[in-house]
Amino acid sequence: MTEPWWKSAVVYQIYPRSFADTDGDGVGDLEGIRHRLDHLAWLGVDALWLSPVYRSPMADFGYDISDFCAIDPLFGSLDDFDHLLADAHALDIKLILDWVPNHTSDQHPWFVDSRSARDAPKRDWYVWRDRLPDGKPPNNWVASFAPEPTWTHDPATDQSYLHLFLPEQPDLNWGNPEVEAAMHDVLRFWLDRGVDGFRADVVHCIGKDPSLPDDPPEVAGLPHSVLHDEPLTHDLLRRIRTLLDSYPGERMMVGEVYLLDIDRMATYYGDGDELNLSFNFLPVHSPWDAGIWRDHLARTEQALAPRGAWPTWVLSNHDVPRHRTRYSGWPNEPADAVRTEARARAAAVLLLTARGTPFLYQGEELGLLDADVPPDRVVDPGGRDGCRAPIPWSVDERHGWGAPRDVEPWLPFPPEADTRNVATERADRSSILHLYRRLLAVRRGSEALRLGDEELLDAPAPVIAFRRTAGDDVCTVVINTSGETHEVSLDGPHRVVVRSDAVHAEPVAYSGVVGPDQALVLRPA
Ligand code: TEU
Repeated sequence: MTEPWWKSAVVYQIYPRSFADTDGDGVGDLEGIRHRLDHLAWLGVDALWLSPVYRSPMADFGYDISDFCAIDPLFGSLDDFDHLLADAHALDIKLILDWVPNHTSDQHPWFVDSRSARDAPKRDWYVWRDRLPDGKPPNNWVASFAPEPTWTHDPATDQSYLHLFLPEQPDLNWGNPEVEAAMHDVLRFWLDRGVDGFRADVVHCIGKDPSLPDDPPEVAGLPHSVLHDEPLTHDLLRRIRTLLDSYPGERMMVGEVYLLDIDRMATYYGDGDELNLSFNFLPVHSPWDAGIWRDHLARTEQALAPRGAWPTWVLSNHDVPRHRTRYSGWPNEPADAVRTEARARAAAVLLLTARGTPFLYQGEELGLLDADVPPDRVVDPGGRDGCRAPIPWSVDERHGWGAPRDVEPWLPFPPEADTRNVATERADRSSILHLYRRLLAVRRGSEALRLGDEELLDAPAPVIAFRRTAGDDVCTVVINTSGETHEVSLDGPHRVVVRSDAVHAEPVAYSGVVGPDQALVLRPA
């Protein structure tokens, strides 16, 4: 049986504002992505996920959408989108879009109608409630980004509307069948254009018990979006899955299920009839520590395997500091540039060899750190600008941005952009970029790494060791998260096919030791 493409794919997340700019306004665009497809094909990724490119007032940089079926002029046009999709497919690269089902922009015509009158046709498309008799919000939920209530009172109709995120992002009422139908139409619009699937933003939040019960007091300070876990969502997901499966070509959905509990997260795969994939965010909030990671590997298998659910792995995205930044001087040491580089390389080995679908975030393959964003350039209400810095493409001062209009990019470049840029790293075979490319090539050539079983091996405490097996194809991965050398003995002689800290040469014999902060991919000799 052949497995669906999204099980063996490596997905590359593009944050379009910061990827590549062709019109010189300092903000990336669809044509910029299209012009760089050759680079992504050279790197060897299988699929792209685009963060939102729809029409948006940009209060949350595109996650506040005023038209789900239009491209924001900042990014280009629908024609540009079709052109990008066609060119990606011609290179055998899949394209998935961000679908934001939980909320719209407050400028969306649906919400403009909804807020206009209590008896407006779309009043019930959003979640409106009376304030409590004492004037307090309808419940105790806390919004993301600022520790404020998830409710904004609208004097025009003397009711409050629900927003788990910004007041500019009112929550849709999926309890209304018209909303469900309209959001299915959005999926169809893009599926008909040929997209291969969706990353569904905070999809665990869409089903809501109409009584909107208070969060328990012991967690009441946390954003409600990381607590919401409502049985109604599963019915909605099954119907979404039916829609996706009605299209040919294995269209898929990966859900952003932001629950920091793997067993609860796992329920969003259903019995193979809900999400195809779900992000697992626990590792994103963990230090680079072998014991903790062995636990993540084991717990992920325990939670997902009984359901036949396929894991995902992610280290960085547009919402959190980059892992290279997180791993510098964390947990308890001062920042050390040499160890940070070594850890970022070892982490790449883990991300691309653990059992599951890996998601890379643009720029991690360049080893980028977060940008230092001075206070007068902070733009994100959630404080996430650092990881959203523009990708440096070339050595020159503008690093490939700004031409022909010479507008400065919307955010400052990351540190060391003179050397950490695509041109310099492509020319240097010892760069982290070449390590990612090598790992992607080895993975592509190995059924064991793409789809095989995973077995944790005994190893010294600071070492993660596991074996991936598919029939005769066997790969062993050994990752040292400490600054000391460790012996790791394996059954029989092995050869090194990837070494995190060296240029790839002809395979050499495995000596039985793994160096400080080093990671190795091995095959039986
Ligand atoms: O993020 C949802 C989310 O819950 C977190 O990533 C968020 O940073 C956290 O709740 C802060 O408390 C998704 C998108 O990835 C993010 O960019 C959007 O801002 C958000 O949804 C709203 O659409």
